[in-house]
Amino acid sequence: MLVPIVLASPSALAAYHSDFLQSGGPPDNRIVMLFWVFVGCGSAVLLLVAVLVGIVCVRFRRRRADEMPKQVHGVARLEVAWTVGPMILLATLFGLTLAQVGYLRHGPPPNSAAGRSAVPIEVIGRQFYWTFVYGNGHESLRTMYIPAGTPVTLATESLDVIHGFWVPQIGAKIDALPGIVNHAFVEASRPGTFNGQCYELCGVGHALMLITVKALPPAQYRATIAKLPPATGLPKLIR
Ligand SMILES: [Cu+2]
Repeated sequence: MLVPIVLASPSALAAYHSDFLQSGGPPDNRIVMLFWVFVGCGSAVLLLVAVLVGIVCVRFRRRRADEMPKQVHGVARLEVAWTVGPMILLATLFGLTLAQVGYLRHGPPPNSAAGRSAVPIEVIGRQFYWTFVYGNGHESLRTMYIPAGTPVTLATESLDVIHGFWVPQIGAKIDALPGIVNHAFVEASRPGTFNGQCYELCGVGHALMLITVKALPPAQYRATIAKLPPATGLPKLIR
């Protein structure tokens, strides 16, 4: 079935601006935290190097035209420091990131209260739009409805080429691959509209493969998905 591509005007695309730093929920809070830790550490290293370079330039500058610097062959303490220091810093940042991967992929543990309340949604990408299939077997196109304040576990797949699902304010990126089911987790802590876009170049309509997520109060969410049409002819990823 061919669904016509509605050509969006530049102003309509501008309305899709999404800033992950304006977090919409718990998964993005973790991503924003990591972002600022990385920016902080990177800035501290930049400042340290800049200050040291400045000190060296002034303190060891050539004072006479025939002056030669003192010749040295290695300074063990310094070399150990600039090897071990960055190793510790990078290992810490790596560990901090690794600790978030499970949560950003699967959400709260399935045996926790939050995990048990999680709502599953299937996300199916194709050139050039998204279909969302809910637990009741109904579907929506381009707009995904989620209950606010509830973890939403996504199972993603593609019917043609590689697509990428990303709504920056409510969760991490996840690929939608043909023949392979991927899993991700999104959550919006308040009702609202969140914008995203396919992030994997998937053909001529890629730029128009937008995603709108409407987070609704839970009762309104249930009423909304009950009124959607039933999904037909789609792979069953979780149903
Ligand atoms: Cu795409």
